[in-house]
Amino acid sequence: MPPQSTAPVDTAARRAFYGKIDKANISALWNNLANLVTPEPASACVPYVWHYNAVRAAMIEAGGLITAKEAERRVLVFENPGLRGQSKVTTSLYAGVQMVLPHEVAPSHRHSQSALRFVLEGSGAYTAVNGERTRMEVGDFIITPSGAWHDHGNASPDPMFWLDGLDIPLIQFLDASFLEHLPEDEQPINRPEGDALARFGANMLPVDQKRGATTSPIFNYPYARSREALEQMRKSQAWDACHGIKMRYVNPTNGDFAMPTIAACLQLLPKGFKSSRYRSTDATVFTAVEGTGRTRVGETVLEWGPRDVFVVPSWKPVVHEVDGDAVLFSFSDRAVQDKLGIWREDRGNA
Ligand code: 1HN
Repeated sequence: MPPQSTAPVDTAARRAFYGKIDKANISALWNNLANLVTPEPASACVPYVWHYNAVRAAMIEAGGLITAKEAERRVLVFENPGLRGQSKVTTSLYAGVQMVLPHEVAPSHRHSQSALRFVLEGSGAYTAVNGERTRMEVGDFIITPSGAWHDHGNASPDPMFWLDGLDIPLIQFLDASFLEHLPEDEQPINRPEGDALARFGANMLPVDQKRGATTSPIFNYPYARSREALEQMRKSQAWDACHGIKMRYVNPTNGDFAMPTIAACLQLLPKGFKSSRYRSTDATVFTAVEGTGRTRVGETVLEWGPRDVFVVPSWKPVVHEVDGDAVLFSFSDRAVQDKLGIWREDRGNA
């Protein structure tokens, strides 16, 4: 028998039966099986790019309309055109751009959702997580673990912009969302700046540190360090045909991705590089830190430069082409798929 790809034909008797069971909130699997279990991923998510200039202009306009405090978070949400109205950049993930103006505070709260920030523009605003502040600089990768109090403030003279990535759709799917607010806008600070990075980010751990913290205890991975690692590696490391040089941000207590639900990476693509055709089951959000290029996703060409944000859906073939040296930050739900043993990639012939 060939595999069945369409529903069986209707007959009068079948229709009558469907009508009868429908009243009891029952349906026949054979009418929907082909949609439920597909031979390969069939996502509604589409490839798309948001150009920073337009996003920034809208954000500045939003700054004249609402304060960070009133908004709680002044964020413009990247809605995937294939998933409009759902606050989803991919099927499982949320992304947006946040702006904090000088002297503003985005008040302290905590929630089940894990969040990452990737700093796009500005210097010197801070995020506080679990009693410690970290200063934000362009390219820093900052995480807010599930259940951690966090607030943002900007004592610098300039607006601060960053990309937010959260596992909101995933937590929504699991019906596991909780949110709480602190009575004060800013959480009490009881650890000096740099404490977490000293304890956990120097290739050492406190001697009695337990293994296996769900989220990395490092909450700011400074760009200067990550970028330096890529630059050092290019001296000795062959370029991967699909990825150039690509590193993942790691949780030092278990070697896993830094966050339990979101995998984040930084990659260097050298001048003139054209990547081999690649696809994987984790729909991925990219932003360029340095350089310009274009990414082909099937028939779609996404042109990008610094701070633009683009999305590659699950299992769609992707080819990156860069002009000068380029650095891409990316995140996806690979951290979840890995744990479930369902993540797949196809490197073509590479
Ligand atoms: C959130 O807590 C932040 O803390 C940003 O900056 C975006 C979107 C939805 C729900 C919570 C933040 C968010 C968010």
